[in-house]
Amino acid sequence: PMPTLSVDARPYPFTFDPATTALVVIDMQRDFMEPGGFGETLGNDVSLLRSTIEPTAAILTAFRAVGIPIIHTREGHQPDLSDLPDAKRDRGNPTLRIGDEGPKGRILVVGEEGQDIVDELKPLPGEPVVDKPGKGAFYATSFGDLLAEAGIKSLIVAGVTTEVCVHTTVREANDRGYECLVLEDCVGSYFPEFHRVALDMIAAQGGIFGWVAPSASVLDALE
Ligand code: C5J
Repeated sequence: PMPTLSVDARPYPFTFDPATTALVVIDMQRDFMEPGGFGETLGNDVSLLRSTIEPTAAILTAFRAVGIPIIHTREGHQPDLSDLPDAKRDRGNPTLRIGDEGPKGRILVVGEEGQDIVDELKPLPGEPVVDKPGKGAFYATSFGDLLAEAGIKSLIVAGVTTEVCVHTTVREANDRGYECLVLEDCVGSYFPEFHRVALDMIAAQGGIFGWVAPSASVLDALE
């Protein structure tokens, strides 16, 4: 077994036991990240998210090599939209709603091309993919049970977007007793200011929600 590892992080070093740690890759979906996807049709600059792909791919490779479990999430709804609250569908009175036909299939519907994970970060067989109807990974999913069954205590987090699904998931995890390290170059936002401040909010007050570090610090710790 590997010893407890220490990562240079803020507000202070993050220590984790690889045997009780999982990597969580949140919502790296085509509709958020790809040119021509739903996110871009809303006027977002997807290049701000695409910078997360290369470092996250490197972290996936490293974690697969040492056998640390990896869980992927996708924001998405059942085809009958039974798990989509009206409040979420209608918010902002958009021209394209969740469930409508978008540029890459029905928007945020499970099984559609746009709802799937980008090819560069494709899950391997055996890595759980959790579809979640909310922003947080715990709400109305099997995510919490998966972690409990595997005896996971610490989460290392990548994904998009920093201030929405990453933040909600980290906050949910924090209240459930998990230690969370967020990889600053493996999370991204359409709003650079929100990204920066969201990371500051995690590490403030002695790590009120967890820790923040560049992925290179984790790779160093694994060497
Ligand atoms: C995620 C969103 N994944 N921004 N969703 O953050 O709506």
